[in-house]
Amino acid sequence: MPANLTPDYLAAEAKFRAAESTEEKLEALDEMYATIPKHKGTEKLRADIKRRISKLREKEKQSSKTGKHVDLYHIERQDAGQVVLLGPPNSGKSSILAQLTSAEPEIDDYPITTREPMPGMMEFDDISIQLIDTPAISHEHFERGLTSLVRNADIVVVVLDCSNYELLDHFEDIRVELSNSRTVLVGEYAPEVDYPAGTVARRALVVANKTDLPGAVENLDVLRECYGNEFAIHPVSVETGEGIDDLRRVIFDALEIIRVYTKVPGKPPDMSRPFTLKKGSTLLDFAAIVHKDFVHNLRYARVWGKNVLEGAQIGRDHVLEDGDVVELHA
Ligand SMILES: Nc1nc2c(ncn2[C@@H]2O[C@H](COP(=O)(O)OP(=O)(O)OP(=O)(O)O)[C@@H](O)[C@H]2O)c(=O)[nH]1
Ligand SMILES: [Mg+2]
Repeated sequence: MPANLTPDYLAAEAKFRAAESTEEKLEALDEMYATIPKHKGTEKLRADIKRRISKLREKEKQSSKTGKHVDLYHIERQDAGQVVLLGPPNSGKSSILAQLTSAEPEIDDYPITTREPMPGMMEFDDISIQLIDTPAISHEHFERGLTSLVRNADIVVVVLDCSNYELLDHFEDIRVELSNSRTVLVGEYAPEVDYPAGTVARRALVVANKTDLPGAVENLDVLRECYGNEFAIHPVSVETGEGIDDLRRVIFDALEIIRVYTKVPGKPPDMSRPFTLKKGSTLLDFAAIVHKDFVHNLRYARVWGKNVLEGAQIGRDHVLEDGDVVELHA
């Protein structure tokens, strides 16, 4: 944060953070631009304000053309699952999105580069999983739309910067901001508890990024000590590529989904694109997504998979496994 920011500027910035509509945001940004001291130290910040103003003006123009209000925090789920990346400023959320998908988010060492959610599709084996990059969370910066984004997602990946010794506070800030709107992040090893009515619990895992930087090993140890018995912690470095490929499988596993393939009688299975279902789904759940008529017509099915005899006949309640090939008989 550049020095010598005036109280007027800080008040305008506070107004911006509290603003809900595009109109209010624009008004506050104009005020920020008008009150910011003009010297070398604020050059980057001024450029950033200008960029935000023109982006919002563009958005306003677009929505007045279509006449529709666009909720940037409502992103249609695509393919096998929706994963929201959350984290403090600069932890590498956008870098991870860029590394795992073909999306091209802005990446910068300036804090709060990302201003709105951005989705991208991550390939894993023969399926795709949707990842969503988001604006940073800190004790002084929380976009309200993030709550609904988290509530609608399947899982959350918290991206922390493990070269930063304040990473425990960063994680706590995120949990506190979400819990203020009755949304709880739950780790893989957390004990099962009943939450009060209205509270939504979302499975979360932690990605400790920037393992290439000094101090990372020590901070990672502290993180593991404090949170390792509750959350799965996966160290990575976007810089060196350490842990990045494994991260695809880690995310797939956390989604707790299975892939099931179809087979028409007398033909080889269709291995081109599987159906995806929640772990624990039955033959009837699968039949219903293949075709709604199967819900009534299904007589039996045959399955080829890891834990069954090849081509064994199964009933409607049979629980399917990842990789099963199923031949439906109406
Ligand atoms: N050394 C190192 N730098 C990294 C790594 N990952 C990201 N960075 C750098 O960290 C800075 C911030 O990265 P971003 O991906 O923009 O971080 P972000 O979390 O999206 O930041 P905001 O959008 O501002 O919240 C950039 O300069 C990146 O190049 C890493 O693994 N190691
Ligand atoms: Mg970003």
